[in-house]
Amino acid sequence: MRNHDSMFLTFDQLADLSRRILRGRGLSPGHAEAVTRTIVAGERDGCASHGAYRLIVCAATLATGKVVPDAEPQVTSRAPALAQVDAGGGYAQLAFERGLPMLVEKARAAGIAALAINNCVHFAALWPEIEAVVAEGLVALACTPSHAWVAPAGGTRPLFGTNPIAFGWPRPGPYPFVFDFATSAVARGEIELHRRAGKPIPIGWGVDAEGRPTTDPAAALGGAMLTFGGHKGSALSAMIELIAGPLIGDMTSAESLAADGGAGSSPIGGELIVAIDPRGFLGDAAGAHLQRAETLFAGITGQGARLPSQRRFEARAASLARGGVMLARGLYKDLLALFD
Ligand code: NDP
Ligand code: PYC
Repeated sequence: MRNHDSMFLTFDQLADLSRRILRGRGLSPGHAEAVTRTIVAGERDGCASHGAYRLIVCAATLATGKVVPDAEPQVTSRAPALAQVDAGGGYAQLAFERGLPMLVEKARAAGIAALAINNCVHFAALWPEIEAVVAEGLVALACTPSHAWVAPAGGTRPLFGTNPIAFGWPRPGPYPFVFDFATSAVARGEIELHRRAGKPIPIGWGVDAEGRPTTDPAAALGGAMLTFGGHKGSALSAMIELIAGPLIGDMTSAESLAADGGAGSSPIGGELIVAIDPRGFLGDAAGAHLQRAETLFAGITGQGARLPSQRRFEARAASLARGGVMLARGLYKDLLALFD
């Protein structure tokens, strides 16, 4: 991005803008703060489709009335290793923050634990949740269905969501091992950004309403997105539908889209987060075994490959060094237009 196409905002300025947009649309202070933390972190980490752009998505979703703006998440212990949060129709961020302490406590006690977040609206990347669990020294896995936008491999009609899956592993130093990706070829937000910028998309991201491969982002958004890795991404996507849908008593992506009823909200439903304590199997030997993981990571980077999240962590380091984010001017203008 050329310098005159972007502008500098301190973290506080971006957070203030986010709060004003969200509070102005009726979101309670607790939710506005939790959502703002996610938005600022996304922009800080250079996540174009899941940073400040998400404020436009949140504003549109809040206008649909599909989010309960002052929902109070209710945390319940379901079993020694199972925690559940009923988000009450609110955004997932506050629900996750409320459920995290019980998830961590149960994972430490049982060696493994799961947290189901039910009845939430999810608009974000999963890595903030993953990093929060990993910061407790735990291995983490998270996934959530979304809206039925993606055709199963071999089909042409939307059935699956973009269904992200994310994983985290604690490491010495400031940065864990984390990956976080949609099981579609790309997140829907990325195709939306191409449409906003008037840019074509690569073949392989989506098909038009007639099932033909397309480079037109609007045609792909109106047709069907494709899974990554053909039948492999398709099977993973189906698994996410199951384990973060019916298994936790929540919606599939098709049910989420039906519940939206054409309003255009972010996905509604559940999220499953699993936490594993390395000390569960390994006790005092955990440190030595985690050190062997470092050999694996060195084997990746040692041949010139990069670790997932490396780009994101480098973007984070650059943002932290400059004390804020470089925001595209066009996006800033669109955010200010939300006050009109
Ligand atoms: P990307 O394809 O941009 O990236 C996926 C992951 O792969 C990241 O961890 C990324 O690290 C890593 N990666 C990318 N390139 C390489 C490489 N060359 N070598 C090693 N690792 C690499 O993500 P998606 O478009 O699939 O998803 C973007 C975001 O959208 C995710 O955070 C996801 O959670 C979110 N999302 C949320 C949904 C929801 O319903 N809430 C639905 C769908 C997506 P890095 O970041 O460092 O590039
Ligand atoms: O980009 O696919 C996406 C997405 C769906 C919900 C949040 N992000």
